Amino acid sequence: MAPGPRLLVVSNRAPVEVVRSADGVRVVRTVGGLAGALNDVLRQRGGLWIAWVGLHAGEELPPGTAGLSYPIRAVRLKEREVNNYYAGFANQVLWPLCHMFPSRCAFQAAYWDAYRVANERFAAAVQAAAEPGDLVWVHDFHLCLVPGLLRAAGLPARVGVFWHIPFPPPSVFGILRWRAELLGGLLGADLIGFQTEQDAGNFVESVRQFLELPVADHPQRVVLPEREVHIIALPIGIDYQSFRAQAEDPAVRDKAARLRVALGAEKVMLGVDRLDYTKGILERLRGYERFLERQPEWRRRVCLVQITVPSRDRVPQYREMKRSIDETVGRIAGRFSFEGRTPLQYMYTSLPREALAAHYVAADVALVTPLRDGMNLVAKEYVACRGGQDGVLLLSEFAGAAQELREAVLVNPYDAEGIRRGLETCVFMPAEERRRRMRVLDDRVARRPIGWWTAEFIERLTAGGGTAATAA
Ligand code: GDG
Repeated sequence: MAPGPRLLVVSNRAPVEVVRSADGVRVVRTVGGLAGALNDVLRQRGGLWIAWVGLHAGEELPPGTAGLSYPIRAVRLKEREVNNYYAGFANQVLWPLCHMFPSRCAFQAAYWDAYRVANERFAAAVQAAAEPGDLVWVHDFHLCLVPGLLRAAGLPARVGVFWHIPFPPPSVFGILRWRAELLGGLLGADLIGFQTEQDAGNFVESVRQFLELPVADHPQRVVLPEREVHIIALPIGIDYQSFRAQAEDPAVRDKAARLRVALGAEKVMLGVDRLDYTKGILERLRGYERFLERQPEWRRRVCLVQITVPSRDRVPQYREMKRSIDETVGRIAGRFSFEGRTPLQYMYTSLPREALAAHYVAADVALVTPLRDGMNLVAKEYVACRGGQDGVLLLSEFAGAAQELREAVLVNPYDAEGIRRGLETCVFMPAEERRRRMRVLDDRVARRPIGWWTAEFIERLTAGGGTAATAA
């Protein structure tokens, strides 16, 4: 069977990064399931990836670079443009707004101007590379205007967008002065995918209210005079097989066993997050502190390992948050460490994938408590690594993953008392119930891996959008 049309993937960051050090310029592969899954698709169909690759990249990275099977076309942006478009409009306007933190938004006209210019640069790169009949797959909130620009230019290709983060209700999205431009830009696509039904519904409702366009159901779509834009909910998955295989690898199991001995805890709890206020790290630590207050006998029997990965350190709010977390970690360790043992281990670093998998394997309980999250892959990765045994997932009801992973212990991440109660439920849950819940979770995560997600999106884009309704 023919593999189908070529694919052009467009995203802000590439699956590689060009870094400059004393030894010269190097290209390093960035980790991520999406890059892996698309590697296979791009190898079969041909195509390329268009992205910003850092300030020191050449125009094209040929196939073979850092082991990739396809070329990367680098979009050139000056440092000041990156600051205003990426650190500015994307990370300080759209990110907080979509995660329902309007008061954290820095609405600056210069950010918007840079966002427009950067989107034009991305669209021009797509136009230069595209051939008639190609599929163009645009990723995420950094590039809202690209589909509209491509449509205006009459690009003879089908265009799809996947929105990885939450889409807020119109009462929040409507705060944005540039709401009509952003919505109009997205509607340049033939297909727009969201993580959950709720996100898709919020988008459609914003289009109805702010653009006064008709919308229709079954399949969900926006009806334009000359065409329709299909809207789907398609929850992203993980590379299940590779996490599962890693969790069963004797070297990883060994590492996990050693880790447990070093921690000296009967129950090991784990948190893994990028440093971000949306991830609810502070609120989680406060909930854990309450648990230790209320359960003195557990202070010597439990240990929470919190891994926080440095992120967005150009943004002042992130630097401040790091200080607050450091302070809270210090307070909890100061209050509850006893006779050389601490119930909280904090790491501010990024671990190699194998070490991360060992932490998942070692953890009896995973604490995934974002205040708002598009999906949250950590929840699914933990399930994949513990699926063979048991384990309990404490999960925020405001993570997209909560729509699928109903057998987790669901909590309101803003409520420290609720987290405390949730932690008690996890710690006291009988083994049989742990196993039963984990079996269901594991089955669900295994059935929708990242390969399923990419195939499904591409199939719907090729077929014309939304013949199938949503991913049930
Ligand atoms: C956006 C949306 C949506 C973390 N620490 C280490 C490490 N990680 C990896 C995890 C996981 C990834 O980073 C984080 O994924 P998330 O889903 O939690 O979050 P975002 O980066 O915010 O991603 C999100 C996602 O897009 C996909 O659509 O789920 O909602 O916000 O894969 O494993 N990896 C390694 N070492 C670490 O220390 N190697």
